[in-house]
Amino acid sequence: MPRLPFKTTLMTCLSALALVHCAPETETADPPITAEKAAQFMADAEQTLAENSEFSSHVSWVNANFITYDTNWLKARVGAQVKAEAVRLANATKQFQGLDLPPELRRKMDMLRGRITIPAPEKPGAAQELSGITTSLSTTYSTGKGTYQGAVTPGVDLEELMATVRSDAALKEMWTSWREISKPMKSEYARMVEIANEGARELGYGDVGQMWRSGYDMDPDAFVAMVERLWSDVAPLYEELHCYVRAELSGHYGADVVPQEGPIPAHVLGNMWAQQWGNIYELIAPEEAGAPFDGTVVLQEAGYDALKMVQAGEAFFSSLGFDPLPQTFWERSLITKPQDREVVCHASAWNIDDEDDIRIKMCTKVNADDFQTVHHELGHNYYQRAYKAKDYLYRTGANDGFHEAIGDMIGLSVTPEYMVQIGLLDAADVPPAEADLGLLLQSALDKVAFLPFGLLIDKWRWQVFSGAVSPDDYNEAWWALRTRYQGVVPPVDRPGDAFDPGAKYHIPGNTPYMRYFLARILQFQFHKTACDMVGWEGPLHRCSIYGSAAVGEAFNAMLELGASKPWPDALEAFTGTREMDATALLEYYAPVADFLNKENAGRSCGW
Ligand code: X8Z
Ligand code: ZN
Repeated sequence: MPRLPFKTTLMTCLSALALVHCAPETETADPPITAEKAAQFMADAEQTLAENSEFSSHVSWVNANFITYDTNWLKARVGAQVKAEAVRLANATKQFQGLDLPPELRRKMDMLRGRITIPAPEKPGAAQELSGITTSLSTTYSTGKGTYQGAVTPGVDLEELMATVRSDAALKEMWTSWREISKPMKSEYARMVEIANEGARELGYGDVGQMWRSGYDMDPDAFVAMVERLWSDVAPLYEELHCYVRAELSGHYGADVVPQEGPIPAHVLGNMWAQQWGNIYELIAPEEAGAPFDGTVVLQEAGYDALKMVQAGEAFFSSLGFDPLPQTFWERSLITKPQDREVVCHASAWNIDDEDDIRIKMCTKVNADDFQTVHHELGHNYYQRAYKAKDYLYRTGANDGFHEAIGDMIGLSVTPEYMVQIGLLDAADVPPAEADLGLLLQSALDKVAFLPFGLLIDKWRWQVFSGAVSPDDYNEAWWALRTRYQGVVPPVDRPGDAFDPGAKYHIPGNTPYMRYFLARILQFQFHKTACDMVGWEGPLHRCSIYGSAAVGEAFNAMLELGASKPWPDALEAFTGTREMDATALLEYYAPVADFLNKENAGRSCGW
């Protein structure tokens, strides 16, 4: 008797529930599950995901560029469809568990199962509810406003003001008013956690946090251990920086605003989230460091606008031998904030069709922070283009930390000497060697101060997803981590209904954050390797790889791998090592560490 086709056999059992119990109609009804079938399943799945991704990217792009009731509706609807399909395919990988598959196919199965950031369970309606919530959370964030001197002010403007305003009262007002936007998010967020955890468990993970930690080609517990090792290597440097900054800020603001001991209030660090502190350099600059080098002034005096900033970023990549950005990049990107509509201002880089339709979306301001961000975003785009020929599941970073580190690594080469090379700065204005300490300290305020912030965001989410922290304790747990790792506290008592995590883009946006911690470590490994390649012998922070085709070629060899190999292979291809480690970062900042140790002698550090 001929074998019945699989589908016909299944059709005889009417409900999914009955399916489990009903006997096959014929002895041969269950077709054998073979490695060939698994390979075909994977090829089909990749094709489906690629098509869905292109479709939903266009819809998401329109939504992020024109936030309205209707584009939210479309985004939620398409998001639900695409999520439901991704979940169906992810769950379908279970039929191949236990089958002896070629290692590459097994790895792809794991990727297919584990790559949904916020998974839904398969039960009807779950993907719709989840997609409705995530769309609503994002919109609440992106259309949120705070106040400055009583005037209603969009988030992107508050961000800029937090960098330059020095009045304790005005900073407190902006800081506090911005955190009003997230109060209404809390119940939706809690519901999202509930549904997504159900989805993760259906897929075989303990919870969403464990699912996220499983995306690193290693055991999730080993990943946690690696992160802890990296943090313990850099924490002493952070503590010294904290100690010095606290003392200087206390001198500036007075001990009633910034006490000489204990944590620092979070509103005086030059950033809405106290995540990077470079903007307060002038308040803490040591006298012997000379006049501060102000990248914002350099850009503004050279007459740069947002477009010119992006063109300069492109020119850097071109100097390494990368092809110019396609014409469509310039036609389709959003580079400045439109005045007539709501958009998602938080910077992002997109590849709409997984081929050449790359774009950025940024409400760019002409300042040094955004010049770095331009390079950061372009790094995403060049990476996306480098791996476009790979299979769908491999069209992503070796791990997500790599993706965040590419543009940052280029940004480390935006030195004063480089600025002279591109005509942005006069040679006479290059800070002399005596100014090295100042330059480096300024850089440490951004890069080193970020480390505990980069670490704690997902420590909080891991606790939330695991249930260790329940909705009633969301805010307390958030501040416990902010205090423990960063040594910062809220400048005012937080009300019982506050949901301060929601006032940071990546929480309502559901972007995993450990990637940025990893990127802060990796970018220095990349930079050191590249500087060795060009034969650089001076201090690492003065090294620029601008114009090195040799570095470009070696770098591209890593980029074009995408995720086709486990990340240690990709790391080894460029740096020769298989470990992420903080040695290069510590070497880069060694002179700052010496300075801080001397300055802090006699101070009681810590909090
Ligand atoms: O979100 C970003 C990028 C987009 S991937 C602008 N970053 C983190 C943040 O802003 O919090 C870059 C540095 C950290
Ligand atoms: Zn990024």
